[in-house]
Amino acid sequence: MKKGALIGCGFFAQNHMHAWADVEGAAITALCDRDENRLKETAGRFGVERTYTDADELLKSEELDFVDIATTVLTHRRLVERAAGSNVHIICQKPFADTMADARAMTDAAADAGVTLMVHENFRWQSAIHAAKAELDKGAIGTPFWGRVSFRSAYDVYSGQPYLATDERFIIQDLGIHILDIARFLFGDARTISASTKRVNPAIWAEDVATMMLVHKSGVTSVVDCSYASRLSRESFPESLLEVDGSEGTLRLMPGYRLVVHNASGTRELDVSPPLLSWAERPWHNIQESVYNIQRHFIDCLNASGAPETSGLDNLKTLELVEAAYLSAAGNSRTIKLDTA
Ligand code: NAD
Ligand code: 89Y
Repeated sequence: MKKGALIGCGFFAQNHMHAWADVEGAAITALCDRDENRLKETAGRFGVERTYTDADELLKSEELDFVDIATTVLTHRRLVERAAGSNVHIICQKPFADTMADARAMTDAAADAGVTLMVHENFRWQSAIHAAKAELDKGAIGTPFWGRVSFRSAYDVYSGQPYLATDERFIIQDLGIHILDIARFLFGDARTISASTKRVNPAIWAEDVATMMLVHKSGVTSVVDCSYASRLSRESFPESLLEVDGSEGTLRLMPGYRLVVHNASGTRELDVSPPLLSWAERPWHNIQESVYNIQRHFIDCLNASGAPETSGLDNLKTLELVEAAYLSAAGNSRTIKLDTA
């Protein structure tokens, strides 16, 4: 049994706790939050007796295999460095870091300590995205040459996550990061990116619309577009939609989790709806299922001594896309060549 502690008992961490209860071979034995009320509420809800308001105290007092960090971005570097210094494996929520320098410092700290560091980059773990990837991998549409990964909504994310309305950066760093990661998952790493952003909602501080174009090393050109200002006749939050054109056909992941694959043999329409886990609530259930999937993957990796798919090192490439997208948007949508290209 791998023993873990959750640091940060806020809005999203409740999903982590529900998922941990379902992951075989892992148990959360201690909790930490500097807000005593949130700590107490979460401890009561999940029956965890050992609680701390200070992460240093937690790391000093508990015998742990891993920590699951679900605080917000500005606290990540200190917590990751402290956890690595205590020789425990680490999961860290996205966005992993606010700067590439912080991100590299964290991957270095984990490598020096010889601990596993995984970023909780869960969107690629949604079952609908995995089903689409399986079709591409088996060659259902031949060789992909063009793609679109799209997330457009007007869902009120601000009431559950008020910091999204006031942070200096919004949609690329918060949501686009996932959508860019899906583009990497499907089409591989990118050589260049260009972006344009806009703030439509006057009640928030930063951009709520972003349109990005990536040229991937695989030869695919993709469009990654995100909006929290799109009032659609059918609200599909939080579905990521896909369009992929290949040499032998096309693939579409449409609202309502309908996967349509068309090629010379005909058209297949598959229902790739995520399962509704016992603790999940619509419309969040596809994200909630992906939380379970990624946490299970982390424990599988610890048991097999393997690197997680979205390791800290892997996530540097997603973060690089985020940074380059902001740079491009601030520079009249100029094309940015990626360092790792
Ligand atoms: P939140 O503000 O509700 O919760 C964060 C909690 O961390 C708070 O209770 C706070 O008191 C605690 N905290 C902060 N610093 C701490 C420290 N140094 N020690 C102990 N506790 C500390 O935030 P949230 O909405 O739950 O978001 C948390 C993270 O989850 C964010 O990075 C967000 O982007 C991410 N998130 C991810 C997904 C996803 O699908 N992967 C979805 C939503 C949110
Ligand atoms: O914080 C975001 C995330 O990671 O997924 C959706 C979200 O909760 C709001 O954009």
